[in-house]
Amino acid sequence: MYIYLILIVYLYYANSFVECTFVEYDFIIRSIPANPDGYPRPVIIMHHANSSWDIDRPFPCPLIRAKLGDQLHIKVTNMLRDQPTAIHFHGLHMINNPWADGTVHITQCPIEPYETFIYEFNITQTGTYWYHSHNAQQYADGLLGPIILDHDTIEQRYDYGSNDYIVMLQEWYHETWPDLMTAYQGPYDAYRGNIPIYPWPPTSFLINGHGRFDCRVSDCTENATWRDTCGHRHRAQCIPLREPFLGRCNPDAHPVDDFVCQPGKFARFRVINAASGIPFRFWIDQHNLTIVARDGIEVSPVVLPHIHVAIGQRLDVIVNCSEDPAVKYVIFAASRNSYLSPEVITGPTPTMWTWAYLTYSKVSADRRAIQSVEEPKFDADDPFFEYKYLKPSNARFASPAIRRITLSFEVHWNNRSNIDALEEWAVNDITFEPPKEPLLHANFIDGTFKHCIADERSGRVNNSHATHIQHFEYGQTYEIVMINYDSQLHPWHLHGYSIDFIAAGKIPSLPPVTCNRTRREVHTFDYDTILPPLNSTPPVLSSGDSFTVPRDSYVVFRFTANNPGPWFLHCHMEWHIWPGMALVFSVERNGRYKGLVYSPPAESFTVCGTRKRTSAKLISNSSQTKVTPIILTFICTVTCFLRI
Ligand SMILES: [Cu+2]
Repeated sequence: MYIYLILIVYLYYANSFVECTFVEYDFIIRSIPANPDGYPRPVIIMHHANSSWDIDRPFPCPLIRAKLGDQLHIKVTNMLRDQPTAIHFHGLHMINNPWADGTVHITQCPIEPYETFIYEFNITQTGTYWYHSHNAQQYADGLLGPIILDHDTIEQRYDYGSNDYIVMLQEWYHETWPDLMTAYQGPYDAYRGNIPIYPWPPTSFLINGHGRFDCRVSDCTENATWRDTCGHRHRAQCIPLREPFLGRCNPDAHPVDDFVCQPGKFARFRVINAASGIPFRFWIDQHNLTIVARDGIEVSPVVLPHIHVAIGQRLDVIVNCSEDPAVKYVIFAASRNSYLSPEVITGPTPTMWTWAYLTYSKVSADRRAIQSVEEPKFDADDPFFEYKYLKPSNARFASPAIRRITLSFEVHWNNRSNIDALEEWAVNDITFEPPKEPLLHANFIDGTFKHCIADERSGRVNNSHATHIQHFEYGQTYEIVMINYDSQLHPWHLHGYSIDFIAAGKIPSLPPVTCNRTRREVHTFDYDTILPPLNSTPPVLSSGDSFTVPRDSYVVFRFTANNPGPWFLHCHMEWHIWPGMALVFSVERNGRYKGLVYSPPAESFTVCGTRKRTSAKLISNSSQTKVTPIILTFICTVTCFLRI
């Protein structure tokens, strides 16, 4: 006990310890009508329980703001009538506390309609994060919001004052996620056209929940076709656009957002790609962007004219407000030109970009020249952008690994009959199937996964369906090689960790897809010949939790399994999770979590699935400690006391 007191007094006087507080939020989740791009439709939002939501901008949902060392207590009540939910705090590590990760099927039971769940956790990181529903594809309907964790060194290095902006980027549709998934996974011709294009064209892009749609309607009677590079003609896909049923469509519903820059100072933009299927390119006319952080980790500052942001990823950029203050500059957010070819779509021109303005203060609005907004033109994407430019600010070397695990993924097309679903995704030929009970609960109570994993069954396209778990021994370092045999990029996200990327490149000698051969033969390649040995310590190219595996490419990372629990690793194109593009990294000791993770929060812990659904008292009666880390709680409490 004395040692803690000495530590606290030392930290206090050394000024290296900040005051930490208990931060409480009380949220309600509900469905409301809203018109983010001028077209009214139902959306799903979260708002403060003690006040109404912002009618003009109901999402992004409220900012969660805290600082290093704080303890958070977030109460979430589900007032949706027909959907369960759960809130995942994207990028937060939840060290020893996977109970607060918010992933349905993995770390918690769904929060059923009219139920409440409380997330309790400590802040051990700084920077920019976000939260979103982690039940099905629910966040595509609006259930997402930003998180800022203060006290990083960027605050001290750049004088941006109050010009600290969140820029949440999304693509937007006029159908709700269940309808989109039904069309995607329904039989062929659910959408008109022979092969639906995924991601299908959104109707608009949103910056901080606002976009523009021109209110066109389209009944898809146009019989357009397109010719592929092999000369084959295909009928173009068409997304029907109907009149809204919730009110009038208004293309001028929202003015274009302004972001203010103080002449001679800096502005900080926390760019968050919160899309369900679109990788973004972001830039500001006549202003370079200095990238200072990726996924909450500070990077060696790099100055570039534009940035690529993968889904789930956060890039913090600093803008130098040094241009002519009499001009309003355009801020662009555009789809990376990796896929989505406009000629294959009929009906309205697919939305590929949107904009906002950068406005200098001190010049009256009527004197500003507004830069004309034209269809942007840009050079080709750099598929390895994040591995080239986003080096951690403290240059370091990866730890030696004890084992290499290869995870290769690809799409399996079904046989194109009228009764089959469109496609299934597989990692090492396994299409992920959710467990019968959340893995965390099951293992914590039973000490095994045996009773909770889904019964393995074979799929129809040379795949098997199973609860795919990769097991890692607590404390060891591993190397993961992820290989993308698909011809589009996929943005992946690992819960619970920041990982060190050590290599990325095109798959060596991959046989090309040709006009005669539409399916690629997945071949084995000995990565030992091109990768550093497992016991070596290669330099870290970049660190983060959300990353791109470019088309026909591999990405290699190392991670030390020091955060116990079941952590979801999945493609963050929301549409790909349900068809199986996911697996679980399970960090255990001798196959168990008990003894490594804290006990579940007694207040809101429920069991479900094969176990009878109930509030479980069996855990709260045990001799385990409470969920919050005892030492941090103690230090926090005493420090707060000392401050008083
Ligand atoms: Cu994907």
